[in-house]
Amino acid sequence: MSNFKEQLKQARISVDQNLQKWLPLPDNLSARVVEAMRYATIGGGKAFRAFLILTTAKMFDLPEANAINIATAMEMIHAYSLIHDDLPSMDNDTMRRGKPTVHIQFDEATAILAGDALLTNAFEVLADETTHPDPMIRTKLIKMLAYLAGKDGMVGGQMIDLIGEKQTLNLEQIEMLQGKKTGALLMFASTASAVATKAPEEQLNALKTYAKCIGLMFQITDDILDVVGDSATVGKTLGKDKDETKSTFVSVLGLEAARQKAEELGVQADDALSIFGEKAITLKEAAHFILERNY
Ligand code: GRG
Repeated sequence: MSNFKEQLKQARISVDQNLQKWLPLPDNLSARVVEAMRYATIGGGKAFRAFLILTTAKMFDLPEANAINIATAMEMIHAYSLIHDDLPSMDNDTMRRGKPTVHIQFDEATAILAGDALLTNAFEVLADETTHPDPMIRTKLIKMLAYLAGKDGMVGGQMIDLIGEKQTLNLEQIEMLQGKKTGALLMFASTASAVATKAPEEQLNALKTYAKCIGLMFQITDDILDVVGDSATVGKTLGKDKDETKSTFVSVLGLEAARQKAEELGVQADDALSIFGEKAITLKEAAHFILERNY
């Protein structure tokens, strides 16, 4: 297994251990919502965003004890977005990560509450003293994640995505929408460790360029998988973009040009990391993984 694949697997294991700590099953009447939160987070998905945080933590000497909480908060917000995205009022999906979506496994009201609580409790994790000894750093991380997950980031992108189901979007609009919907959380994941260690501006900017590239690449490969992927491997229903006449990179560019665009972005992501030399090798492997991914 490559270094990248091992580290991705390790990120999943480490975050799961920390989620067990932050989401213990209570012995009371609210246990059902915690069950749904655990169902949506523990052992589910690639933990790619957590991996980015833990990898950049090593690059910037952020202690793993701090980074793991940032990674856990990140995966909680990611899981919330997937639960809500799958709801009948949004994408109306029944399968995610190879198992029934949260509203199917539990019920719609519980799914909404589980998403709400994951969003809220993520900020509890970030605000905790164990996340960073400096309260100013914790506040900075909280503000950054709130901004990137909210109206100017992921939620704003999701709104434009829903509008895009009713009207055709051009390439520029699709890039803007995906930069927010998919790119914003990847921006946080790529830069949080650098922010937490007060990295020099030049290094932070390099990571921001890398994040912008991988955000778009991630979405392009998602659009490609929707057309050519294997639903058992991807773990969800595919072919939905076409059915819903959604404007996507593939619908606007076609498969080949979309692939080529992803490859060009991969080169740009690589270039952005050149100032880190050998230290950025795992991040480069991560960009390559996005290009090749089949799940
Ligand atoms: C409902 C507020 C709200 C936002 C939803 C992220 C999102 C916005 C919707 C998800 C739709 C989607 C499939 C986007 C494509 C990119 C993406 C985020 C894929 C899922 O991320 P992965 O592949 O998932 O990292 P795993 O399961 O591996 O964690």
